[in-house]
Amino acid sequence: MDQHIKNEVFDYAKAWILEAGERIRSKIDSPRSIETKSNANDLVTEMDQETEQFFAKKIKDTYPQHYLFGEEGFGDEIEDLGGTVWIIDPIDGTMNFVHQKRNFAISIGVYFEGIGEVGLIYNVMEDVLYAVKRGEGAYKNDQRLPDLSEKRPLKESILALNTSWLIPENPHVEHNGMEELVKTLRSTRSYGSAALEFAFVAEGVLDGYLTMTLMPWDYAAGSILVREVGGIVTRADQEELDLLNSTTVLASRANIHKEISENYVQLKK
Ligand code: 2AM
Ligand code: CA
Ligand code: CA
Ligand code: CA
Repeated sequence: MDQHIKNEVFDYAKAWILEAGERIRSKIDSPRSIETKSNANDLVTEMDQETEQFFAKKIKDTYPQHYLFGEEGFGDEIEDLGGTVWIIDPIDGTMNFVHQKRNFAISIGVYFEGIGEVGLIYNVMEDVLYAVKRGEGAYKNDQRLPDLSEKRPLKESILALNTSWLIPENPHVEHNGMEELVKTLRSTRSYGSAALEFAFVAEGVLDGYLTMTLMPWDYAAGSILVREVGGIVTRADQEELDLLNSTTVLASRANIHKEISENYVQLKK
Protein backbone atom coordinates (compact mmCIF):
# COMPACT_ATOMS: atom_id res chain seq x y z
CA MET A 1 0.00 0.00 0.00
CA ASP A 2 1.29 3.42 -0.93
CA GLN A 3 2.70 5.14 2.17
CA HIS A 4 0.76 8.34 1.65
CA ILE A 5 -2.53 6.44 1.34
CA LYS A 6 -1.65 4.29 4.34
CA ASN A 7 -1.08 7.37 6.50
CA GLU A 8 -4.26 8.98 5.25
CA VAL A 9 -6.34 5.83 5.82
CA PHE A 10 -4.89 5.56 9.33
CA ASP A 11 -5.73 9.18 10.14
CA TYR A 12 -9.30 8.86 8.87
CA ALA A 13 -9.84 5.52 10.61
CA LYS A 14 -8.56 6.98 13.86
CA ALA A 15 -10.77 10.06 13.65
CA TRP A 16 -13.83 7.98 12.77
CA ILE A 17 -13.31 5.34 15.46
CA LEU A 18 -12.96 8.05 18.13
CA GLU A 19 -16.08 9.80 16.86
CA ALA A 20 -18.07 6.55 16.79
CA GLY A 21 -16.88 5.71 20.30
CA GLU A 22 -17.87 9.13 21.60
CA ARG A 23 -21.33 8.62 20.15
CA ILE A 24 -21.68 5.23 21.86
CA ARG A 25 -20.53 6.66 25.19
CA SER A 26 -23.01 9.51 24.96
CA LYS A 27 -25.86 7.02 24.49
CA ILE A 28 -24.67 4.30 26.85
CA ASP A 29 -27.58 4.80 29.26
CA SER A 30 -30.27 5.27 26.59
CA PRO A 31 -32.96 2.59 26.35
CA ARG A 32 -32.05 0.04 23.73
CA SER A 33 -33.82 -2.53 21.65
CA ILE A 34 -32.05 -5.85 21.72
CA GLU A 35 -32.61 -8.47 19.06
CA THR A 36 -31.17 -11.93 18.70
CA LYS A 37 -29.40 -13.40 15.68
CA SER A 38 -28.33 -17.06 15.38
CA ASN A 39 -29.54 -18.03 18.89
CA ALA A 40 -31.04 -16.56 22.09
CA ASN A 41 -27.60 -15.47 23.40
CA ASP A 42 -26.37 -13.99 20.10
CA LEU A 43 -27.35 -10.35 20.64
CA VAL A 44 -27.45 -7.32 18.38
CA THR A 45 -28.63 -3.79 19.13
CA GLU A 46 -29.44 -0.77 17.02
CA MET A 47 -26.11 0.65 18.22
CA ASP A 48 -24.19 -2.16 16.47
CA GLN A 49 -26.10 -1.38 13.28
CA GLU A 50 -25.91 2.42 13.50
CA THR A 51 -22.19 2.29 14.20
CA GLU A 52 -21.50 0.09 11.18
CA GLN A 53 -23.68 2.39 9.05
CA PHE A 54 -21.64 5.35 10.30
CA PHE A 55 -18.44 3.70 9.00
CA ALA A 56 -20.11 2.59 5.77
CA LYS A 57 -21.06 6.18 4.94
CA LYS A 58 -17.66 7.61 5.87
CA ILE A 59 -15.80 5.01 3.79
CA LYS A 60 -18.08 5.27 0.74
CA ASP A 61 -17.96 9.08 0.78
CA THR A 62 -14.18 9.22 1.19
CA TYR A 63 -13.02 6.13 -0.71
CA PRO A 64 -15.71 5.02 -3.18
CA GLN A 65 -13.33 2.39 -4.59
CA HIS A 66 -12.69 0.71 -1.21
CA TYR A 67 -14.73 -2.20 0.14
CA LEU A 68 -16.30 -2.67 3.57
CA PHE A 69 -16.64 -6.11 5.12
CA GLY A 70 -18.60 -5.71 8.36
CA GLU A 71 -20.44 -7.94 10.79
CA GLU A 72 -23.84 -6.29 10.48
CA GLY A 73 -24.02 -6.44 6.69
CA PHE A 74 -24.04 -2.75 5.71
CA GLY A 75 -20.91 -3.20 3.65
CA ASP A 76 -20.14 -5.17 0.52
CA GLU A 77 -20.44 -8.82 -0.41
CA ILE A 78 -16.78 -9.85 -0.37
CA GLU A 79 -15.51 -12.86 -2.30
CA ASP A 80 -11.80 -12.12 -2.09
CA LEU A 81 -9.44 -9.60 -0.52
CA GLY A 82 -8.40 -7.83 -3.72
CA GLY A 83 -8.01 -4.05 -3.51
CA THR A 84 -8.52 -2.22 -0.23
CA VAL A 85 -10.94 -3.81 2.24
CA TRP A 86 -12.00 -2.32 5.56
CA ILE A 87 -12.91 -5.21 7.88
CA ILE A 88 -14.99 -3.76 10.71
CA ASP A 89 -16.69 -4.99 13.84
CA PRO A 90 -18.77 -2.00 15.00
CA ILE A 91 -19.18 -3.41 18.52
CA ASP A 92 -17.09 -6.39 19.51
CA GLY A 93 -18.47 -7.71 22.78
CA THR A 94 -22.13 -6.87 22.26
CA MET A 95 -23.12 -9.00 25.24
CA ASN A 96 -20.79 -6.93 27.42
CA PHE A 97 -22.19 -3.75 25.86
CA VAL A 98 -25.72 -4.84 26.81
CA HIS A 99 -25.09 -6.41 30.22
CA GLN A 100 -22.07 -4.51 31.54
CA LYS A 101 -21.94 -1.25 29.57
CA ARG A 102 -18.17 -1.78 29.37
CA ASN A 103 -15.58 -4.26 28.07
CA PHE A 104 -16.45 -3.83 24.40
CA ALA A 105 -14.50 -2.41 21.48
CA ILE A 106 -14.74 -1.12 17.94
CA SER A 107 -12.35 -2.99 15.65
CA ILE A 108 -11.07 -1.84 12.24
CA GLY A 109 -8.54 -3.69 10.11
CA VAL A 110 -7.64 -2.29 6.68
CA TYR A 111 -6.25 -4.80 4.19
CA PHE A 112 -4.55 -4.07 0.88
CA GLU A 113 -4.33 -7.05 -1.51
CA GLY A 114 -4.87 -9.36 1.46
CA ILE A 115 -2.21 -7.85 3.72
CA GLY A 116 -3.22 -6.12 6.95
CA GLU A 117 -1.77 -2.62 6.82
CA VAL A 118 -3.70 -0.63 9.43
CA GLY A 119 -5.37 -1.86 12.61
CA LEU A 120 -7.31 -0.06 15.32
CA ILE A 121 -9.06 -1.42 18.40
CA TYR A 122 -10.89 1.11 20.55
CA ASN A 123 -11.83 0.19 24.11
CA VAL A 124 -14.75 2.60 24.09
CA MET A 125 -15.61 3.05 27.78
CA GLU A 126 -11.96 3.17 28.89
CA ASP A 127 -11.11 5.54 26.02
CA VAL A 128 -8.04 3.48 25.14
CA LEU A 129 -7.02 3.17 21.50
CA TYR A 130 -4.71 0.40 20.27
CA ALA A 131 -3.34 1.27 16.87
CA VAL A 132 -0.88 -0.15 14.38
CA LYS A 133 0.53 0.58 10.95
CA ARG A 134 2.25 -2.58 9.73
CA GLY A 135 6.01 -2.24 10.08
CA GLU A 136 5.77 1.06 11.96
CA GLY A 137 5.04 -0.06 15.51
CA ALA A 138 2.00 -0.75 17.67
CA TYR A 139 0.65 1.79 20.13
CA LYS A 140 -1.64 1.98 23.16
CA ASN A 141 -2.76 5.60 23.02
CA ASP A 142 0.54 7.49 22.65
CA GLN A 143 2.69 4.80 24.21
CA ARG A 144 4.59 2.45 21.90
CA LEU A 145 4.11 -1.21 22.82
CA PRO A 146 7.39 -3.07 23.35
CA ASP A 147 8.15 -6.32 21.55
CA LEU A 148 6.95 -9.51 23.25
CA SER A 149 10.50 -10.70 23.63
CA GLU A 150 10.18 -12.36 27.04
CA LYS A 151 10.20 -16.16 26.80
CA ARG A 152 7.72 -16.82 29.58
CA PRO A 153 7.16 -20.56 30.01
CA LEU A 154 3.67 -22.03 29.62
CA LYS A 155 3.42 -22.81 33.31
CA GLU A 156 3.75 -19.09 34.06
CA SER A 157 1.43 -18.00 31.23
CA ILE A 158 -2.09 -16.57 31.36
CA LEU A 159 -4.20 -17.63 28.38
CA ALA A 160 -7.50 -16.06 27.32
CA LEU A 161 -9.83 -19.01 26.93
CA ASN A 162 -13.61 -19.22 26.85
CA THR A 163 -14.93 -22.00 29.11
CA SER A 164 -17.15 -23.28 26.26
CA TRP A 165 -14.13 -25.00 24.76
CA LEU A 166 -13.76 -27.11 27.95
CA ILE A 167 -17.24 -28.59 27.74
CA PRO A 168 -16.74 -32.21 26.57
CA GLU A 169 -19.61 -31.95 24.06
CA ASN A 170 -18.18 -28.87 22.31
CA PRO A 171 -17.89 -29.71 18.62
CA HIS A 172 -14.48 -28.10 18.00
CA VAL A 173 -11.73 -29.42 20.23
CA GLU A 174 -10.95 -32.54 22.29
CA HIS A 175 -11.70 -32.02 25.95
CA ASN A 176 -8.71 -33.92 27.40
CA GLY A 177 -6.08 -31.74 25.77
CA MET A 178 -7.84 -28.58 26.87
CA GLU A 179 -8.06 -29.89 30.43
CA GLU A 180 -4.32 -30.60 30.41
CA LEU A 181 -3.69 -27.13 29.03
CA VAL A 182 -5.68 -25.48 31.83
CA LYS A 183 -3.83 -27.55 34.43
CA THR A 184 -0.47 -26.54 32.95
CA LEU A 185 -1.10 -22.80 32.63
CA ARG A 186 -0.74 -20.31 35.45
CA SER A 187 -4.34 -19.24 34.80
CA THR A 188 -7.00 -18.37 32.24
CA ARG A 189 -9.10 -15.26 31.58
CA SER A 190 -12.16 -14.58 29.45
CA TYR A 191 -13.09 -11.00 28.60
CA GLY A 192 -15.89 -11.60 26.08
CA SER A 193 -14.43 -9.34 23.40
CA ALA A 194 -12.07 -11.01 20.95
CA ALA A 195 -10.67 -7.66 19.82
CA LEU A 196 -9.75 -6.70 23.38
CA GLU A 197 -8.23 -10.12 23.98
CA PHE A 198 -5.91 -9.56 21.00
CA ALA A 199 -5.10 -6.08 22.31
CA PHE A 200 -4.22 -7.51 25.72
CA VAL A 201 -1.95 -10.11 24.11
CA ALA A 202 -0.20 -7.33 22.17
CA GLU A 203 0.11 -5.34 25.36
CA GLY A 204 1.67 -8.34 27.11
CA VAL A 205 -0.92 -8.57 29.89
CA LEU A 206 -2.13 -11.85 28.41
CA ASP A 207 0.36 -14.39 27.05
CA GLY A 208 -2.03 -15.81 24.50
CA TYR A 209 -5.58 -16.18 23.25
CA LEU A 210 -7.10 -19.43 22.00
CA THR A 211 -10.56 -19.63 20.47
CA MET A 212 -12.49 -21.87 18.11
CA THR A 213 -14.97 -19.78 16.11
CA LEU A 214 -13.87 -16.30 15.16
CA MET A 215 -15.12 -14.33 12.21
CA PRO A 216 -12.79 -12.10 10.14
CA TRP A 217 -13.98 -8.86 11.78
CA ASP A 218 -13.15 -10.31 15.24
CA TYR A 219 -9.43 -10.59 14.45
CA ALA A 220 -8.77 -8.40 11.38
CA ALA A 221 -7.23 -5.64 13.51
CA GLY A 222 -6.00 -7.79 16.39
CA SER A 223 -3.88 -10.06 14.22
CA ILE A 224 -2.00 -7.06 12.74
CA LEU A 225 -1.44 -5.66 16.22
CA VAL A 226 -0.15 -8.89 17.78
CA ARG A 227 2.16 -9.65 14.84
CA GLU A 228 3.63 -6.15 14.96
CA VAL A 229 4.99 -6.79 18.47
CA GLY A 230 6.43 -10.19 17.51
CA GLY A 231 3.54 -12.45 18.54
CA ILE A 232 2.33 -15.30 16.34
CA VAL A 233 -1.24 -15.47 15.01
CA THR A 234 -2.50 -18.54 13.14
CA ARG A 235 -5.35 -21.02 13.20
CA ALA A 236 -5.20 -23.28 16.27
CA ASP A 237 -3.53 -25.95 14.07
CA GLN A 238 -0.84 -23.41 13.03
CA GLU A 239 -2.21 -23.06 9.50
CA GLU A 240 -2.67 -19.63 7.99
CA LEU A 241 -5.87 -17.73 8.88
CA ASP A 242 -8.70 -17.63 6.38
CA LEU A 243 -9.85 -14.00 6.30
CA LEU A 244 -13.19 -14.78 4.68
CA ASN A 245 -14.66 -17.48 6.93
CA SER A 246 -15.11 -18.61 10.52
CA THR A 247 -11.89 -20.04 11.94
CA THR A 248 -10.05 -21.21 15.04
CA VAL A 249 -7.37 -18.77 16.22
CA LEU A 250 -4.27 -19.05 18.38
CA ALA A 251 -2.50 -15.75 19.10
CA SER A 252 0.38 -15.78 21.53
CA ARG A 253 3.93 -15.00 22.46
CA ALA A 254 6.25 -16.74 20.02
CA ASN A 255 7.81 -19.22 22.46
CA ILE A 256 4.55 -20.92 23.57
CA HIS A 257 2.68 -20.92 20.26
CA LYS A 258 3.85 -24.25 18.81
CA GLU A 259 3.76 -25.90 22.24
CA ILE A 260 0.09 -25.02 22.81
CA SER A 261 -0.95 -26.07 19.33
CA GLU A 262 1.00 -29.34 19.13
CA ASN A 263 0.77 -30.58 22.71
CA TYR A 264 -2.72 -29.55 23.77
CA VAL A 265 -5.03 -28.62 20.89
CA GLN A 266 -6.57 -31.59 19.16
CA LEU A 267 -9.25 -30.34 16.78
CA LYS A 268 -12.26 -32.59 16.22
CA LYS A 269 -12.79 -34.12 12.74
P1 2AM B 1 -19.49 -9.91 18.96
O1 2AM B 1 -19.76 -9.37 20.30
O2 2AM B 1 -19.06 -8.91 17.96
O3 2AM B 1 -20.60 -10.78 18.43
C1 2AM B 1 -17.32 -13.33 22.74
O4 2AM B 1 -16.67 -14.41 23.32
C2 2AM B 1 -16.58 -12.96 21.50
O5 2AM B 1 -16.96 -13.86 20.44
C3 2AM B 1 -16.90 -11.59 21.00
O6 2AM B 1 -15.75 -11.09 20.35
C4 2AM B 1 -18.04 -11.83 20.05
O7 2AM B 1 -18.18 -10.84 19.07
C5 2AM B 1 -17.63 -13.12 19.43
N1 2AM B 1 -18.76 -13.91 18.96
C6 2AM B 1 -20.00 -13.90 19.42
N2 2AM B 1 -20.79 -14.78 18.76
C7 2AM B 1 -20.01 -15.32 17.83
C8 2AM B 1 -20.22 -16.30 16.83
N3 2AM B 1 -21.40 -16.88 16.65
N4 2AM B 1 -19.19 -16.62 16.05
C9 2AM B 1 -17.99 -16.02 16.23
N5 2AM B 1 -17.72 -15.12 17.17
C10 2AM B 1 -18.72 -14.76 17.97
CA1 CA C 1 -22.28 -10.32 16.98
CA1 CA D 1 -17.05 -9.65 17.17
CA1 CA E 1 -19.94 -7.28 16.72
